[in-house]
Amino acid sequence: MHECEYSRSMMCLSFCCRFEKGRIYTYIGEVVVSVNPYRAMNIYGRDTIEQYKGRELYEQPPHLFAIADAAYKAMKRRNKDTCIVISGESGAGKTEASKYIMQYIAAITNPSQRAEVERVKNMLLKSNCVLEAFGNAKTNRNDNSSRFGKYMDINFDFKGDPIGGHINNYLLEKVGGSFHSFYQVSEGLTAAVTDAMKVIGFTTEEIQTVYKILATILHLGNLKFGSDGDVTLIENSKLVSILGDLLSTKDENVEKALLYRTVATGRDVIDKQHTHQEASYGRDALAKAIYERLFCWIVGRINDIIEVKNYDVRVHGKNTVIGVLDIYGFEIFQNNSFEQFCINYCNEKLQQLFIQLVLKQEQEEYQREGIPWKHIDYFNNQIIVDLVEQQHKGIFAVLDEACMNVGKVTDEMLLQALNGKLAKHAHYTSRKLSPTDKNLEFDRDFRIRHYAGDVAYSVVGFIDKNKDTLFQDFKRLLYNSSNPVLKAMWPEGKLSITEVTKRPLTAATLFKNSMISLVENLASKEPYYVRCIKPNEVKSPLLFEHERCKHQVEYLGLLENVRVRRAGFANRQIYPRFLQRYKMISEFTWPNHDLPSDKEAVKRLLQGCGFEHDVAYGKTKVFIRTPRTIFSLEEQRAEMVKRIVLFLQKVWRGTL
Ligand code: AD9
Ligand code: MG
Repeated sequence: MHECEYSRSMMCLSFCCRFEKGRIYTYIGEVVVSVNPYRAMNIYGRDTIEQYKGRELYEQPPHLFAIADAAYKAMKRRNKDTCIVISGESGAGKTEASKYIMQYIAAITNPSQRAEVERVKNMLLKSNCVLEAFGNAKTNRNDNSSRFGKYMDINFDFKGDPIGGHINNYLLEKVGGSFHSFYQVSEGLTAAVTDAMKVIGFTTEEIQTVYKILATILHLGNLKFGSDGDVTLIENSKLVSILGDLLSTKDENVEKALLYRTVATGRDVIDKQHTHQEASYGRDALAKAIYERLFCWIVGRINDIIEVKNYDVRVHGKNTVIGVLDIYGFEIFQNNSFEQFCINYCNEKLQQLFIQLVLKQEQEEYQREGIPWKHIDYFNNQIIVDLVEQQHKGIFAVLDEACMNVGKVTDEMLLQALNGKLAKHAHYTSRKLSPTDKNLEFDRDFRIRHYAGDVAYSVVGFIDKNKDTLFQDFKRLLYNSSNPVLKAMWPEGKLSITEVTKRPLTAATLFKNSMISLVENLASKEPYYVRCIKPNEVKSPLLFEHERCKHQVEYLGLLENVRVRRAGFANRQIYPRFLQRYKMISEFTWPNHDLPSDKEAVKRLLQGCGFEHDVAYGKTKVFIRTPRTIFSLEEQRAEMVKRIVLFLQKVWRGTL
């Protein structure tokens, strides 16, 4: 077996042993690996929170709370913006992890119970519930699958208490998304979500509009078109008046927008009848677009309400941030389309960031501290990131070019163009380029060799999805609604057909830009990582599938991660802090030392304990290679504390 394969196998075995004992968290340096337990664990309660609050990473068994605490401490003590990046495939436990992190932060802050801070905390937690209702859906991989990417900033004041937040949402995958909100509306509005919306500050009118929009989408799903000769008709025309009511507009406007589009031919403006196919396409595009717009509007409203207001840096000191990223994991479905392509590109970007930051940070620290550093080999996925996003040559660029074309460009023509541009790329292939490849079943597929594995994408629908166009007639219809909330969601409906000249940015370009700025934002913060592993496909608390896990270990880069950490050091602490904690275990340092510096004292202490071989001394910090050394120091310390307590008790009782 290849050496890496073997090491990954061993790593999985250790995750498996821990999983079976209910130890779902493991550290690799400061990265926490989490295996989805698929059962309720009694490890998130008040006592556990108290156990982790303010402690150092290695003092307690591995836990999500320890990472949350580390990010919080770095933010509070060092005034640093930090972020927690949670990754892993669908159903691996990212969203649950992000919620526990938020709950932990809410629990450890605001000791003085300031009312305003409590209000903000409540809103941040409630906003999760609303976003899940509208952005999560049951899929065959996860009953509560997030169909959008979420990055949430929590802002803190100089005391370290939350004072507000901001949410960025990324690409809502609408295809096949039977969002929870639809079940809630058809079951007659569950109190949960409506209450949460009220608490956050949505008005009654806004909440009503939200439900009207959901009802509109459900009715659009039932709308059928027929034909009378060349003329396209609506078969169930009763629905038109229901839609008119829901959208607060005249029935005839609804009918017209569904059956005609206004086109400008030179100076003339004419109404052109849709074919049956165009009408169906328009209806589906409308349903998707209003849902997406609704979702973005909800995020925008939440942001209006939770964002920091009236914060004066001169009065209150620096406002620091912890960002939490819970984004869709790498996806390989039976049939992969534009959405999976975007999602997997996003994962490539985050992987690239992980590689850079984990290495960069280590390197910089060793350099700063004067510790020699040996380069570790790892697969750099920049080549795949470039394959997708490079200007002029990348897949997005070729796709955009095809969409710009005035003539009719088909998905097949797009595939030809991709084949032409990328024939020689090591990570790209297609049936045309590799006709004997058995894993490429269809002519319409192209395949990318991703960091996480090979994925064949069907090019069908790429052009339409990238253009993401909604007939201007629909936009006008919604803008002209007499419902002000709905009207406000569609400002571009104001433009008449002759004014609509600027081509909107394509879905790919928008997504690419949002990913680039997300990565820039994360890179500017001190990152903490949670890598989630899904132990099986059947949501079982008992089953640990070795091969599945090995694959995840591979694409999450966990082995490389361990190697970097191994070549480096698991733990590092500034000298005075180290001494403060462990000085009691050495006669040279307890109760005080008379050595020229703390650094010298730490050296004496570690020599005395026989750990000299496992440490390096930097300018300001001691570096400890293996966690075992830390555990041993902790044990010795605990033993000493026990002895000191016994001694003091005897002194106190006068029995010494
Ligand atoms: V997706 O990319 O959004 O489809 P996630 O977010 O990675 O996916 P999620 O957090 O939704 O997965 O977890 C899936 C399910 O696993 C949850 O609904 C829980 O039933 C289960 N889960 C995950 N983490 C835990 C946990 N720490 N304790 C108990 C868990 N159950
Ligand atoms: Mg999720």
